[in-house]
Amino acid sequence: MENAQIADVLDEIGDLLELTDASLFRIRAYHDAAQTVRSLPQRCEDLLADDVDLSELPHIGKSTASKIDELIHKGTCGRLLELRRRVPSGVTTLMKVPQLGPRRALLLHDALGIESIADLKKACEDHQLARVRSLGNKTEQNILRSLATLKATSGRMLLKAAGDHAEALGRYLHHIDGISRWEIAGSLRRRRETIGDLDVLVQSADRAAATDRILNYPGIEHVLSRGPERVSVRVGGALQVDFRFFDPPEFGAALLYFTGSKPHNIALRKRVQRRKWKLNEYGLFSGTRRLAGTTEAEVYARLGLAWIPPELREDRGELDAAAHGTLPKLVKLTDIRGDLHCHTKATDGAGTIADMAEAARLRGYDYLAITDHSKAVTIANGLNETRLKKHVEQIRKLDRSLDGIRLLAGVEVDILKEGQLDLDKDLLSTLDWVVGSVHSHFNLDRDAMTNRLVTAVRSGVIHCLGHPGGRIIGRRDLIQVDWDKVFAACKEHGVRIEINAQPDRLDLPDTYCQRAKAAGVEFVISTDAHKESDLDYMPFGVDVARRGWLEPGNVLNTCTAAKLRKALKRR
Ligand code: DGT
Ligand code: CA
Ligand code: CA
Ligand code: ZN
Repeated sequence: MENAQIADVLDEIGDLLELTDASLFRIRAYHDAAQTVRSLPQRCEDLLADDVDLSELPHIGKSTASKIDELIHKGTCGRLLELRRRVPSGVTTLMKVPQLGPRRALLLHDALGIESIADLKKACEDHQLARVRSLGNKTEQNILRSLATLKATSGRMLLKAAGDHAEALGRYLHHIDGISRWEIAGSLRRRRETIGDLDVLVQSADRAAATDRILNYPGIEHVLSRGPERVSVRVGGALQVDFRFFDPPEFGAALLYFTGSKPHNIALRKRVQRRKWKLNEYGLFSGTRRLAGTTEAEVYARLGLAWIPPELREDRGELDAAAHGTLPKLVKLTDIRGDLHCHTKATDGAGTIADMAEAARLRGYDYLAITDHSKAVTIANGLNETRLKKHVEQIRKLDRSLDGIRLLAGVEVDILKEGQLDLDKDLLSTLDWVVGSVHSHFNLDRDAMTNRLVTAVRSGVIHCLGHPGGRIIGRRDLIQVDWDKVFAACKEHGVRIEINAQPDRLDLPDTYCQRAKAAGVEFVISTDAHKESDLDYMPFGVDVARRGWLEPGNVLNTCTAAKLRKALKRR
């Protein structure tokens, strides 16, 4: 069982407890435990196998630890089932809608007889919610919006989770002698933010024997189908994997075809048809003569196109660019020279300033900005002016004693409801690096939200907008904003846009990055690390940047420490 599933169960127990007369403290404890499990670098299952006592982990007590143990060994949890029995059916489904939560779900169930997501959608559309005390017009719109998000991500897995599965699978395939080559295709190769299923291409001289070995993979939960050319299975956490066999002369064409995206393939095929040729997963053909197929580059070249990085294959202009030799030289992980957003123990991080600095130095970075929360985020113990001043002194003192890495004294200041900043401007202007972020009032209407961001951008003291879209994938939709206005303001005032690399944020999303780039905005790719190992989220941010067509020159933290200092001074 994967950590994400365990965390979902703990969250559900917390939600269900909210409908009993449980104390706030106990409810909170389950959600905190879920958060811990969700962000653990190792799988709980592996920790248990290594005899690690889970109750040693932060926010996990003895009773939670025993529930996790039960989940892993029995696949279910008695406490969960018992709580579910005490709540009307339907409510458990409704409470998972982010705008509702348990109490409102129960209210809607009792007041309007809503039993399902379909009922809920209809009730919102018919303005039935306005009849219920404490629920208004706004709520209806918000619910409809979050239903759209649920649908868009339902049945899909976060890129990181799918990538972890693919990595484990890859380690296994690597050791099968009869498999001479295998490649991941599909959305995972394109590095989309969520993944529907995995597509694996396999080359083998003995397909039957290779299939037997594949089906012995211990991660398989269920074999969906087995044929001579294709095998489909389900691995942990409901992820389908399709294996398809191809021979060397076809392998490049197959990789091209199954990498997609479908819109890219369709646009590509139009160019093929103009030449009266045929392109499929076996090759590029003129009549029955194979013109190309061994490698992707060969197929593209035959069509007068440069090889296109998978991240760009979404039919967003990449084919024209490949024809004209104007594809972007995409930013790479190795271009990144520092991280400009992280937290420490001073607020909701797990490490000290020194811990984070050392972790960044070990990753080969030239600089790290320490950006703890400001006071409005009380739940994260945000810093007020007095604490921030002390914190900055500590960062600067440590910086003077460190070799091999430069620390920037910074903060992640809250952008309040009307765009005011949560800390004194004079103090902010003394810092090396100020990230401004929204952490509250996500549901303002479009005009109000646009004004809020633009006001913050114009403050003259923030260097960067942190996680600008405010979304959590599958849980909270992007805020409603006139992005063109925000991008124009960013450009005018030299404020960067962050690509937050937290796997469930990936914010600003790729398509918006492409637009912001066109508007002339500069970017920062940051991990928003809350512990040392979170610094390893950087690749996911780079994926978004690449899908947004960004080059190293578009990304501030590809420059040297000296250049960074100059860039920040010029303002
Ligand atoms: P996913 O799995 O929903 O995250 O997204 P993909 O892109 O991996 O889609 P999937 O698994 O359905 O198919 C893999 C690739 O195979 C897809 O990107 C393009 C190609 N493909 C699948 N079906 C078709 C089709 O009907 N026409 C064309 N041209 N290509 C297809
Ligand atoms: Ca797929
Ligand atoms: Ca597939
Ligand atoms: Zn934040």
